[in-house]
Amino acid sequence: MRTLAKPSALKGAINAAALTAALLVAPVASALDDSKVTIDNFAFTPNVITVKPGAVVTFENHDDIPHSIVDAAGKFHSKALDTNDTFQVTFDQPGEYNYYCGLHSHMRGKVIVAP
Ligand SMILES: [Cu+2]
Repeated sequence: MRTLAKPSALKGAINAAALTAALLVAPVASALDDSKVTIDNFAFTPNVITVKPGAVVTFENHDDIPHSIVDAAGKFHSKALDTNDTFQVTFDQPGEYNYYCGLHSHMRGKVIVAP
């Protein structure tokens, strides 16, 4: 392909690729950001996420009241997170981790760690 492309055609292809990349940066970045859980309106979003072993999951509270993250098996828990506070957990071991909000126990979510 490289030997067949005229310089002008090649330049056009590169520009098209650059334009495509620029247009895709924002949506792709958010779609691949599967290690972030936000708290909005008393709910964890996404409610269930799947990550690779070793992934760092960031929880971020977007509500204007405090929430916390408590592992149902007692392996981790955050302090009460104020608005825009974050809490990070590194998940090294494969498995399923059910968690809830320590202040509102009906708020529940799950992290699935799978290779
Ligand atoms: Cu809460």
